[in-house]
Amino acid sequence: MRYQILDTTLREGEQTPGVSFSINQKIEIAKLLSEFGVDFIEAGHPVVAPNIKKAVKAIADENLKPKIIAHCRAQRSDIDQALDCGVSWVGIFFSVSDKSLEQRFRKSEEEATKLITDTIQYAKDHGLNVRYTPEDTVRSDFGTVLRVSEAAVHAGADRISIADTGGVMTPEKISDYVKRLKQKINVPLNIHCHNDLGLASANSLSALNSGARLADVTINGLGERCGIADLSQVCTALKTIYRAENNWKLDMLPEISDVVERYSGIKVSKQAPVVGKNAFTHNAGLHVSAMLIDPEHYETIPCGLVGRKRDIVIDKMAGKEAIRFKLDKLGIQANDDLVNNFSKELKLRESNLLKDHQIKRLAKEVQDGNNS
Ligand code: HCA
Ligand code: CU
Repeated sequence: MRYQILDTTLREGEQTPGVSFSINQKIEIAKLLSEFGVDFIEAGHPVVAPNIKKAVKAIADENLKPKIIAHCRAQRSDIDQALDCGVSWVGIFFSVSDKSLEQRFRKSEEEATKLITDTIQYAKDHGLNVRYTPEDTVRSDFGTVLRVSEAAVHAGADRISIADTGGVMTPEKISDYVKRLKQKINVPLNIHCHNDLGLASANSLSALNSGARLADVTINGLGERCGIADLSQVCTALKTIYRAENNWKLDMLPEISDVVERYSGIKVSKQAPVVGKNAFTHNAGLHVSAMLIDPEHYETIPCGLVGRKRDIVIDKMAGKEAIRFKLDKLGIQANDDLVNNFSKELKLRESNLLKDHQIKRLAKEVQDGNNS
């Protein structure tokens, strides 16, 4: 199975509180995403600010392999701005939940449908491909979503995107949702999952494997509030668990994550799957001794596949095999006495990790003690 990925780091990701990318940074990120192998790049919402529009245009001008999509409200003026940028796709969003129709837009379903279909037709008449998202899809009345989506497709929408805008879904619920909508809608479905309960990546995988064609992701899971599904998690899981046929350059993930960590100023957790500092680092004695026999005991994602190296750390959790392995790596001849005494010393210490120079120093102290 080949899955499609839309990266929206430059649109949704820039909505992370405090994050703002320069135009050059956006171009660099878009080029990395293109090389990695995503299918779509959502480059921004041109109407929001002049520099966002400039960046969307600059990215479209790069003629990268992924399709470039601009975010638009259901307004002709937004489509005009997207046309100025030279993108091939627009993503039009308009919530048709009862709450939004009543409280935000003060429109009936018929009025909203008219606005949405008019904007879609306008975009289509100007040669654009169109994705329509009933924002907050999954908390909206299903019948309304269905009627408006059918009207959108009739007006020319090429894709319908299901948005879990509030991050309220579970893998089971989103699977049912996709299956139900897919029975009625005859264009490919996209999925956009927020991470308010930490389920965004799991929900996206579930949706993809229940019939959605494409998932929205961001680098490092950036986005409004707790962000959305994470590029590294989704693509690595698709490859290793679901045997995706895509040719993503997964070994670029650490680089891509690092670039966005620096440009966004949002630190990646040490515990983050795939790209976190600790993701391939082993600590407890029993883990390390099993790892030295066969890494598969505790390394379920082959580290090389995602451009990482296996590591072990030394603190009071360390077993003798780990100590021997580490001393060896540091070029210190480790006989049994040295390993045993090093281990004894280590267990008396607080659990701070030892840096390489501290390991060398302790080995020397232990050796000197042995010899005196
Ligand atoms: C937003 C909300 C959105 C839109 C998704 C889409 C969501 O920030 O405008 O247009 O496909 O989560 O519903 O990101
Ligand atoms: Cu969103």
